[in-house]
Amino acid sequence: MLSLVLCLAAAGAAAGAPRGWSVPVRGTGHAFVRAPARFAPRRPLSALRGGASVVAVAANGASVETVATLPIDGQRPGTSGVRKRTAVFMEPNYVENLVQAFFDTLGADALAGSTLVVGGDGRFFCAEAAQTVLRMALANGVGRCWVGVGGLIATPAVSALIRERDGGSALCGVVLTASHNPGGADKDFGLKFNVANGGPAPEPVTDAVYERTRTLREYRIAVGTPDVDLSAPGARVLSAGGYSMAVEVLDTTADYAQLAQACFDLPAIGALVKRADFRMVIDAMHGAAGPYLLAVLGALVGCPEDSLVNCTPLPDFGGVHPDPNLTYAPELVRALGLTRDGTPADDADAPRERPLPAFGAACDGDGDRNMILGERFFVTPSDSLAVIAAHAHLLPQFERQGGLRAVARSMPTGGAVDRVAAALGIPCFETPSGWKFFGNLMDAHLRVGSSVRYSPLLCGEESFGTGSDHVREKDGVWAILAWLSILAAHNRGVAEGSLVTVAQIVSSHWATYGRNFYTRHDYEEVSAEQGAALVSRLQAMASGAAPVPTDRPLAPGAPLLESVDEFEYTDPTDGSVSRNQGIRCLFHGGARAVFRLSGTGSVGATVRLYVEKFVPPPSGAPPPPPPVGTPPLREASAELLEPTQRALAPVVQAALALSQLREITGRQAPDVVT
Ligand code: VG1
Ligand code: CO
Repeated sequence: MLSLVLCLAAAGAAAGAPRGWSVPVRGTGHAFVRAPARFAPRRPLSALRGGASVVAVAANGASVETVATLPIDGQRPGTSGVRKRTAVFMEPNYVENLVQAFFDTLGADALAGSTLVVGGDGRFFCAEAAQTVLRMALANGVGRCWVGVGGLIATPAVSALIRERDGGSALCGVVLTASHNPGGADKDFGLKFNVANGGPAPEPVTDAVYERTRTLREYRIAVGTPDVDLSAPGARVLSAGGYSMAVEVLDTTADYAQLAQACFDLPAIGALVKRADFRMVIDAMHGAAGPYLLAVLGALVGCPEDSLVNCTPLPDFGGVHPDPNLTYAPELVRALGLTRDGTPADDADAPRERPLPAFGAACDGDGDRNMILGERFFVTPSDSLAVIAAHAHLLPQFERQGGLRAVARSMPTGGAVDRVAAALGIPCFETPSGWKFFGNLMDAHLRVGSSVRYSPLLCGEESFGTGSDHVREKDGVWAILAWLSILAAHNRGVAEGSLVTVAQIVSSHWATYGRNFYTRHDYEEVSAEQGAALVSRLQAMASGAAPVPTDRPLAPGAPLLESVDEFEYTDPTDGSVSRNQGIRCLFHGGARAVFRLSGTGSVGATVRLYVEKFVPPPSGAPPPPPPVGTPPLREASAELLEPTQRALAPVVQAALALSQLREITGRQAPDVVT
């Protein structure tokens, strides 16, 4: 029987320390899950804003029932939640089993009278799934649910709500999303679970949820209640069989806008967007970020209406794949004068009625990813993270706290940020893929007996995820605001017509720190067997069972291979170990290729190949400037400006030869290149 329960930890025992929750997990010690944030200004609980009346939706004859069920195979959370085809989620008991497994993992005592956040990205089946979660919450003793209007809450806003609202009183969240996967009846659905610190459930919790799905025999649910009206903000009561639960339907953009105001100098961004030589296009891809972009950049900053596009969430994201990258955001990429490999389009210099936008950005389905573009310039997420780190002292959020204390990136993310961290003299952590690993670092100082503090911490992933400890999720809108702040700082006092561009800022960064050329190649939906064959071939080399060909170049122009290993992470805060986190092929001179199987796909396997090489700044270049004022702009050499795919081609070919990816999968080219 599962021994996992939530209990109040002794974290609050030290005078003045915030109280914390910890999860004692069999044999692994305590994993800290609550970190009350006091960063943003407090706000009064205003669930009843506008004096909405309380509507009881209990119906005669409604009851709470324990329903018999059988375990369903394959409900293992991946990199971020459980994702399957929507039709699978719509099968009888699929949502119910998974949600009951999460509730059982938290424990009845913790749930009794607790507050739960329920929100999603508005994709097909969200509305039905939200009603199921509410009925189960009632039947499992939850006292109060915060739900977004229409069931809609972006993932970072779920995190903010858990941490900030009513003094951070929510216990956890259920997020109805498959994130950047496409939506619709024939596409994907998903569930993510967030814990009391606002972040994704850490591995001990997701492992426990999975174990529970394998033994579960019943779930609890209210039967015979009408659907809760989620169409407008207001307070409802859901009751059945002697149980009663408050359902507060919230417009969560107000809470988020307040957080954004605390993090950024919005008037400075306002001055940038008013410049005659500045135009931008931000594409919400019909996902959950739209309402937040409208609330912050539209209403508070005053950006022109035509700069915020596709901001209405749609159940099928308007038929697009809501993943903000060069392949799946083609209109935006073209609008910025780029091709799908990130190089300038041939006609980008042609005369046009309106100049190209100076800035472009997009977010994913659930609003936690971001892509940053300049005019004819693609910013890799790895570079984006490094540039934000080098400008962090200009962002009020960090400046107010004395600057960054640490940075972190996932292992496959390019090492550009490592060089900024070295220049700043702060630690740089390398974690497995998935945001859940960053939260432990952010909350390190809240652990019992801890003497370390890594917050304020900036972190990111190559997969278009960037964020900080303002919440415990990656945050697309936050990353866009960070970039607009950087542009605003560089352009303060600069004459109209001489706009400092995204391209100038990034190439100056390369001239200062050197450039980590970086690309990721995805081979999507190969068969599970092919994925497994590829991994076991490489694992044999990593473990020493098969020879590693280090004596000859594996492709023309490629450096010699030095070693092959498998990434394993020991969490520095709780000592937990995560194994099999990707295979690294390390080359002489520092280039590397990493292979991983995706943990977010819904069908077959997706192979990700990440390739990187470093080119240093010219010898004799001045050292990086101290974190004071706006960094001076420097010119990059031709070698630093080489197109990415050309610079990395020999290492890519070497990685393909080593892995035999083409032979094993029969695929000649990747589906997505970023
Ligand atoms: C991908 C990314 C990973 C990211 C995860 C969730 O996982 O590579 O960096 O954290 O998606 O992103 P995988 O296992 O498919 O490589 V999202 O926007 O779902 O929340
Ligand atoms: Co996402």
